[in-house]
Amino acid sequence: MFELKALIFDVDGTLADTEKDGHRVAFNRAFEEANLDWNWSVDEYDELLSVTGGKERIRHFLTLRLPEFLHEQQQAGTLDELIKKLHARKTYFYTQLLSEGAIPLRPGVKRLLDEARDQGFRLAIATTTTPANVTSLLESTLGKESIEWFEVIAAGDIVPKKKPAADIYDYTLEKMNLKPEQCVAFEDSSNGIQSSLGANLKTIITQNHYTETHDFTGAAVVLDHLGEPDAACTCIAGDIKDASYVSMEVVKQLFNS
Ligand code: XBP
Ligand code: MG
Repeated sequence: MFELKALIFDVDGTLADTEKDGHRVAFNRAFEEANLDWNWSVDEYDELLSVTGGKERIRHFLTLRLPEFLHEQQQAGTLDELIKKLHARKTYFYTQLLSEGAIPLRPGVKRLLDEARDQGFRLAIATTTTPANVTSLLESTLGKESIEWFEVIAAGDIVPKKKPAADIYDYTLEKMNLKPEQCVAFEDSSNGIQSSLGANLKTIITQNHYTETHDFTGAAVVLDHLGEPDAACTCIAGDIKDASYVSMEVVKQLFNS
């Protein structure tokens, strides 16, 4: 019988609702600055989110919407450089937005992190986003010192295959020297849960606007958010007994079930 030792968190959509008003806006600013008339609407971004990773998402957009432009850039040997430059500017605009306090944490996130730390649980992050984006989010919402709360921050291009591949979780577990049976993952999307389940991790889902239609088969529980003592969460699949929010007690119950 394994004991719960650590919580591993996804970032975008799980710690905070960063996609619609953060990443999407930053991509559009980078396109505008480069005099490209590309503008990703809320609905179009929904489709583009099927591909994780910002650079990969730009390439996916070009494949779907501008195949001729993509072909020309490929022929000229300039495609990779263009995507790299756009993405670097996108990261700049995104971290700027976060430093202005544009994106708060989702309900219950800070409370659960505090509770986990108080009880001596180990914490880590496993995300496909760029490392600078993670530190910016943590700094702007929890303060500079919160970066130290996470023993491992596994992010971006650190592994060759991004989610839905299990690589980022496998990497995190290896760095922490833990087995999947000793951890719980927190995710918000179908790519995320495929990755965490691929690493054999019990997974708690908090869905959001972009992921409420996703398939979460295999999740320990699917919730609208983690909840707060004065703001109950709703269970979409599975249950948290008579609790109205996710405390460490609930996490342990789900871990043992
Ligand atoms: C979310 C992603 C990321 C962000 C953009 O991953 O797919 O690609 O949308 O970030 P997760 P970058 O939910 O695993 O955190 O542009 O830095 O890739
Ligand atoms: Mg996510």
